[in-house]
Amino acid sequence: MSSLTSNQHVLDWVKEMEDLMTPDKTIWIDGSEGQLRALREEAFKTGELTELNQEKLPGCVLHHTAKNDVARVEDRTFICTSNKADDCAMINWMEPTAMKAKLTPLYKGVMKGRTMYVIPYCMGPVGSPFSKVGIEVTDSIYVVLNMDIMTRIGIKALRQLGDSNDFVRGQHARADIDAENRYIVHFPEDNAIWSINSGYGGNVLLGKKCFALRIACYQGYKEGWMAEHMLILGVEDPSGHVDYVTAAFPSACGKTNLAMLIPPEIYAKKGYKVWTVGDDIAWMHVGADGRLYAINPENGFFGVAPGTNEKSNPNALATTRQGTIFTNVAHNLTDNTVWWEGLDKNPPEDAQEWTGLAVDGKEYVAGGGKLAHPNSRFTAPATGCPCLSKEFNNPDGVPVTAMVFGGRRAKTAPLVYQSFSWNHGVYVGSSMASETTAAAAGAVGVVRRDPMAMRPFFGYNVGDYFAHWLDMGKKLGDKAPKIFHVNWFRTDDEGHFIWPGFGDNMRVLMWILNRCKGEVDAVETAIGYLPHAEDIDITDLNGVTLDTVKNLLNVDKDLWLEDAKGVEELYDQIGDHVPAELRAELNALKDRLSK
Ligand code: GTP
Ligand code: SPV
Ligand code: MN
Repeated sequence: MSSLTSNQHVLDWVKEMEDLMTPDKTIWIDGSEGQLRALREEAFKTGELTELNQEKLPGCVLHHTAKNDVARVEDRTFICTSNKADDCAMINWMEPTAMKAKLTPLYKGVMKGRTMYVIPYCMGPVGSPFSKVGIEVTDSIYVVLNMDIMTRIGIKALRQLGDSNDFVRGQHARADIDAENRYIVHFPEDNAIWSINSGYGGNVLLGKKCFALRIACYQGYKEGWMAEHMLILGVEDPSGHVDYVTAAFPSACGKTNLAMLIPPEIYAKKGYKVWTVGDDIAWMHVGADGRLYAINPENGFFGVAPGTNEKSNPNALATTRQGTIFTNVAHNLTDNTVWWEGLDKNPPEDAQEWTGLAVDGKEYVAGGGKLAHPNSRFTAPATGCPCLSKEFNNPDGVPVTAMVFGGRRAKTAPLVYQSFSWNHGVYVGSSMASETTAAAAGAVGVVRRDPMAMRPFFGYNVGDYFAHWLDMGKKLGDKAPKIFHVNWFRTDDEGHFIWPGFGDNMRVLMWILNRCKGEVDAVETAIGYLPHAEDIDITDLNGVTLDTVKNLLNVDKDLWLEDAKGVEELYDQIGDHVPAELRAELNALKDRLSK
């Protein structure tokens, strides 16, 4: 098929890709339903996709990746810049020329006998001055169909680009099992991403983590805006006023769930509502009125399936009922639908586990072999989300009232606290730590530092990134959002979560917004402003008493001093680019804790 554009920069680059990878043919993705339908049909024939029950799950399909290819691979992810200082121990760095020399042979002729799909895509609402265009070439239909859900693809993206050379060049080949030669590599200075030998979401949907975080945070640093691993939600009060909150939690730590929260009855009956703008990534700019505005660069949700159910997250579940690609969940053979741990109590009678091995549902032992992979995912269009904000496509974005950091901390962090200032808030973000999850390959449940939930997604020196946050605070002045930290994951002595979480996190959001409005006072502690326990509304909350809340708000100074040492080690590891302001915040915290 002929090309869809007369943009010479695009044509030259696509030609370069054809010469390198020598596909048998090239197909330009225009985004039309007819073209996408034909690709789906083709993937059904080859077994790349399985069509699910079209009465129960219209437009939904199932896909399995290779067994060794089920999560992001952080040890094989690189940032390649000319700046040696970007090698700051938190991200893998390599000199660009050396990396290109290493990888080019892997791409040579790699698409021989195959088709190259050219996907133009727009990150952010089409027509927004904050949106950016990328072009991904790939030999995977699965990637094309996912990109169609997650971004705005085809002719509209090319129209947004016009004749400009400002687009991110993404080259992906071989959704393969060759883990030895798997690489996810970024060249921020060239606006380029090279991905090879993986077929898993975050490694191959190049608009997502590769562009919208790793490349975009570097662009934001150069251009004076921010790209963050943050959900965006709106809380509508009974008068119809909406306040927007962004929140950064590490992978598989609750962003999608918070973004789609359903308020408990006590708030719902008063008329409070929660609206979803984004569940994973926020691009934020200072608006004409001096406030910070956020857009969601994505157009769909690539969410964790296990644990999603009618009770924990009915909105997410409803979102996945149409037009969704399921990856590595179990196949429910009784009615050709899908299943995962935590969808309902019992696995279906006749289920096929994600690896494709037949498993007798009756022999299933909870906690034993999983039917769905713990990092199995749904790719669902935003349009199917019952609580999608009407501002979702607003080209200017939404004004941010509060920013929230959080992670999985069994003991240290309290349910919620507020930073003393913007700079202290940046310190709080920089000091984040969380227990690792199945979203990345490697051990699960190990505490590691994860500044701003960006550890796997930094595109340049982490100290410079902290300095950029401080600069944004200076620009925003007294219009800056207030910064908070939450922890839904404190456990009791038996290891059970103490806080019920999910919809009940609304109770914490309400305290946060009341603080922003100056409607509730707080206790000044060594770590920040904490709620008076009475100010967390626990009306109708089974099993939670005032004492439970007090326990959740308890700050153990010894644990915190220990944690401060961890932050110091992190800063030392990052090195001399860590801003003096943050070192000062750390020292001030240690002083307050030692009093
Ligand atoms: P990524 O898509 O990887 O960035 O993950 P995410 O941050 O969007 O996480 P998600 O909302 O998908 O939640 C991941 C896991 O955390 C799921 O198993 C949820 O059931 C669990 N979870 C989410 N919110 C809560 C909560 O408030 N309390 C508890 N205990 N678990 C939660
Ligand atoms: C995450 O791991 O933070 C995700 C999934 O949102 S992935 O797209 O794989 O990065
Ligand atoms: Mn994420």
